[in-house]
Amino acid sequence: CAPSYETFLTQHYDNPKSSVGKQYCDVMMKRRGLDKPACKEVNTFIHGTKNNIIAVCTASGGKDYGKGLRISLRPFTVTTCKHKGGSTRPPCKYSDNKSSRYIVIACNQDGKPVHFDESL
Ligand code: DGP
Ligand code: DGP
Repeated sequence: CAPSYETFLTQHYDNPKSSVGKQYCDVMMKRRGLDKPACKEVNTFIHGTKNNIIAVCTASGGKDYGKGLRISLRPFTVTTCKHKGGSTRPPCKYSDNKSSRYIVIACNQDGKPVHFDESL
């Protein structure tokens, strides 16, 4: 795929965290289309401003992490959704884990995030 900033936002940006009830991941993975054609195994939503996430692509908010990746200088509040197993076809069931973590992303030549790699 040719990863785009818009796709990154769809998959990984949710600020402020949406109030969708107890099953945040189940609702959000469906709402963002990550349940098709199969349940995406792992996906992280970042509860930070677009400006602060974009800044990770610059020296003010991030630094080089090798392999074309950048790591944030400050932690973000994130929710990581993990597919619970069983069927990989919708309806998808996820576990939720909300935490404060440094995000590792890839940026395009315009300085916009296009890929979420991991968080630590
Ligand atoms: P852990 O939470 O430490 O069990 O790691 C889960 C793995 O999934 C880790 O390698 C990072 C990766 N991961 C987490 N969120 C995303 C995501 O949104 N996209 C991708 N491609 N990988 C992710
Ligand atoms: P992800 O953030 O991993 O859930 O996927 C978003 C997009 O990034 C998707 O189009 C696939 C693409 N992608 C997967 N791995 C990489 C990578 O290592 N670098 C870049 N630039 N894009 C990747």
